[in-house]
Amino acid sequence: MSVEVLDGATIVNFVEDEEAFSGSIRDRFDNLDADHDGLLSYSEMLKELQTLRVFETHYGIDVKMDPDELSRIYDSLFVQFDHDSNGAVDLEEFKAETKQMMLAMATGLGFLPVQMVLEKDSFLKKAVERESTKLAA
Ligand SMILES: [Ca+2]
Ligand SMILES: [Ca+2]
Repeated sequence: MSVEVLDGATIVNFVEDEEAFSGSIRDRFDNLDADHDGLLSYSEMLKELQTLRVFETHYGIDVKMDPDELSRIYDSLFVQFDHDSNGAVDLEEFKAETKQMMLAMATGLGFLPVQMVLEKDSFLKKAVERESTKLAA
């Protein structure tokens, strides 16, 4: 994990870079798809849902949550990803929902840069990395 500074534009630029975004989505999807059937089951998705940390942190401070409450949140997140409600998340659903979540996050952040603690392989971290490579180039 590392502390990075990011703003809404960093996230939007990443999501709108079709090549970079699709590439990271596919990498992550393959990584999560433990049995390689091309679909993410609830247990495979759980790993991803846990890294979203959207509900656990508030400005980088971990908020303790009741495990029952947390599993209800994971359930509802899974349903949100599973657009056709067939009990599994395919690549398209994964991409569409991740994109929506990231855009919602970007809107929430706005244009004021904020410091965030990011997991090494998270999409947000990739967004920051993409931005800094671009600036360096
Ligand atoms: Ca699978
Ligand atoms: Ca589905």
